[in-house]
Order: sequence, then C-alpha cells, then structure tokens
Amino acid sequence: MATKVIVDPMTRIEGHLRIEVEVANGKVVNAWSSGTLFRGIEIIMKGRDPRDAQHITQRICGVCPLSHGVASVLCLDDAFQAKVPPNGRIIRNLIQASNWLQSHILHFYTLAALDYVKGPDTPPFVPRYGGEGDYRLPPKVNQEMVQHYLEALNARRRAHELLAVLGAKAPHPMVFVPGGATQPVTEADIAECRKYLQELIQFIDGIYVPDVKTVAEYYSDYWDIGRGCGNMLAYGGFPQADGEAGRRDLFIRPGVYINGQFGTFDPNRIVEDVKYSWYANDTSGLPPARGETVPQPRKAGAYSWIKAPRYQGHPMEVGPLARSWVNKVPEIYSLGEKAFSVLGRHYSRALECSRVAHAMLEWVGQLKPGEPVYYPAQVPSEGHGMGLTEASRGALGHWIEIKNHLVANYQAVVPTTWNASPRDDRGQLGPIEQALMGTPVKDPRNPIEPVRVVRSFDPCLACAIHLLDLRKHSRRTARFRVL
Ligand code: NFE
Ligand code: MG
Repeated sequence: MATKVIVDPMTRIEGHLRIEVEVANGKVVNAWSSGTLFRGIEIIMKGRDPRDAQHITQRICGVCPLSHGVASVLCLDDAFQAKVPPNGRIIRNLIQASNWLQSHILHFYTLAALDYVKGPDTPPFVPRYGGEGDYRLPPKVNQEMVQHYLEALNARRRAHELLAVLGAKAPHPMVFVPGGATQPVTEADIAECRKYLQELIQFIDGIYVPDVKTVAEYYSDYWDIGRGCGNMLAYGGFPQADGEAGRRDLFIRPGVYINGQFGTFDPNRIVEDVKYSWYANDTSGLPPARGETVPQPRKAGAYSWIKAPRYQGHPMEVGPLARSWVNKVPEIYSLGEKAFSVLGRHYSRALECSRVAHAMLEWVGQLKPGEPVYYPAQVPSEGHGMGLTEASRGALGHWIEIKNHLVANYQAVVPTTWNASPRDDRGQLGPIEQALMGTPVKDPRNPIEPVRVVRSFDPCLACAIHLLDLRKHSRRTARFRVL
C-alpha cells in the first residue's frame, strides 16, 4: 500500500509550494506539485501606461526582480520599436547578471546547503530534519562549510552592492526604460564594478564551486536521483550586440533538447495548459501572446495556481542545467544525461555563476563613459511586444498587447511556471513531478530525499504564479514553524 507524504509548505524556497508524493516499497510512485497562493500581476497590468510595466512586473518577485525588469523592458523595446545604445544594453546585462550572482549564491548556501551540511545546534541551523538525518560530511569539512554559509551572506551583500553601482538600489531598481537605462556611466563606476567583481570571483571560484564538488563527492548517489523530464529549454540571454529586442548575439544561446534531440528554439511553439490549474478551461492551450488569466478557485480536478506551459506539447526543464546542456558547456555536456540529476543542477548553477562573473569583467570594460545610455522612445497607440531572457532560475518571457496607448493584455511565463507546473491537458506530469518519480524515501516521516530533489530546481512560487486575496488569507488557519 502506498503511503502519502505531504510537504506543505515546502521551506527554504521562495513562496508557497505544496509537494505531495505517494511512496510504495521505499520509492516515490506518484507526485503532485501545487502552487497554493494566487497572484494576479497580469490582471493588474491591464489598462495601465505600458511604461509602468517594468516597475510593476519587478514586484512579481524580490529574488529575481531584475530579470522581470529586463524581460519587460525588452518587451517594450519590441512594442515601441525602440533602439538601444551599447551602454544601455551593457548596463542592463550587468544589472541582471549581478542579480544572478547573488541568487545562485543564495540558493546554494542559504536555501540548499543545509540539506547536506549539519549546522551547529543553534538557530538558524535548528530546528532541522528529525530522526538521524542524512549528514555525511566529515566533521572538519562540515565545519568549513558552516563557515562558508556565513561568508556567503557577505558575498550576497557584495553582489547587491555591485548591482547598485549601475542600478542605484537592490532590489527593484528604477533604471530600466524602453530604449536603454537611465544611469550615466563614469570611470569611477567602472572601477567600482571591477573591485566588486574581483572579490566575488574569489568567493565563487575559491569557495562556492569547490563546495559543490565536495557535496557531490559525499552524496554521489544524487547523480542518479531527480532526473526529471529530460527535455531542456533555454530562451537565451545577455545580448552582446544591439537591436532585435535583445535577441542578437546572445552570451547564453537559446535552444531546445527534446527526447534526446537538439533543436532550435521557436517561441511560437509555447502554449499554457490549465486543465489541472485553477483557471477557466476555455483559456487552455493558448500561446502567451494571446494568453488569459481567468481565475477559477473552486474548479474540480485542479490542484495548482501554476499553469502548465508546454513546448510543442512537451514539459520542459529550464534553468542552469538546461542552459548548460543546450549550450554544450564542456563540464556538463561531458557528463552525458547523468547531468540530469540533483547534483547536475547544483553543479551547472555553480559553474554558470563563475562563467557569468568572469564575462561581467569583460562587459564592464566595454562601457563608454560619456556616451548615451538610452535613446528616447514613444508609446505607440497600438502594438505587440515579446521580451525573452534568462532569469537566474531559467527561461523567462513577457508578452504585451497595447491598444489606445494602454496595456490591453500582459502575460508572463516564468521559469518556475515551467519547472513546477502541474499535469497538462494530456495528463503529462510537470518537470519537478517527473523528477520526484522513483526517488527513494528512507523514512516517510522525514522525507529529505524528495525535498532535495525539489530544492535542486531552486523553485520560486512568487514568480511562478505571479495579489494576494487579503480577505481570504488574513484568517489564521494554522501556525507553522518555518525551518
Ligand atoms: Ni522569483 Fe524568478 C527567477 C523569474 S523564477 S525568482 O530566477 O523570472 O521562477
Ligand atoms: Mg503567466
């Protein structure tokens, strides 16, 4: 007989995720991933001045607002037919990449590490998993990792300060505008960015990447756990040339990998299903450019506020592993499909963090003090726009329709919408659900293994569901002690 294991809320991720699995003979035999908080940013965008989009959509999330800012402003560049000068493009890239650095460091140390590292018996390290736990690092190595957990807090602060050199503040900087960015560049800014980057590279290359390798050594069974759907998708990001709404000469190239075959990415192949999501059924299967957000909280059979995006009908994993795979990054590609695993995701994220930090040093050198940072752009009376980029957690797209100079429709399809999606109209499980299948569970009262699988994706539910109904949520129904 199967035992039901419910983790709700899933802690040390962003937002409200419920994971339910059935365990039989020590393994997961069925899985459901549910986003349990309704948001409605797409709905509140309607009827507003399109120029507000990049400020409002950044409020989708406090972890990756920059990526929403960039997706949104690319979407507006496209709809406004705006031209962006090199400084504007580079400033956007640098701000977004600074956010990646802080986000990747945050994920490994603050969110995931305590699945593998046993902290001292004092908060914030307790309470922790019950029973004997599964902590395998020798005491000295474990102690060093605890020290690195603390150093990571400082590294994240440095990454935020780096972002603020050109973005003025973190999170939610105001500097993105259609046509570029508003912050003039000085020689002093360039020198400051270099100083921060050199310090961060020391942390990433000297501590973060080696720590991931250490975890991989002691928990090597996690190369075989958490495979997922095996389909990979990247929209690509960080344009190295100007024009085409940020799609030229991308530092991270776009691509897909489906059923063992590489292919080119075509945004017209994306639709969102809602059969198992709390949205009206007649909005299912729509492409994002014509997408609708019609909440239906009591819909029978549904179990999530997350929609189910599909590419050519397939569930797709997005994120550092997907990007590294479709870009054939040697350290990841050489692993073969063993890379599709809990450790493959952590390793891809750490190496990507390093690669991006080194690239940022080059990008800083391309800034030209005194030259323009934006070209003025006008709101069209009618228009359509698409903004595609890569957020730290994966492929991110925003779509806008403008009528009478106002937003007529706005849709976002976000990395965690892809990864944490529920079943689609054909009943295919989402990528995290698939990754849970077959996961060994030693003690169903302390289900550390499925939790490690889910955390390897670095889910963000605020992004995935993108207004909290205060009337509904102000009633206290239960108390949680959040670990
Ligand atoms: Ni809220 Fe986000 C990132 C975006 S994720 S963290 O990265 O877009 O789904
Ligand atoms: Mg959406």
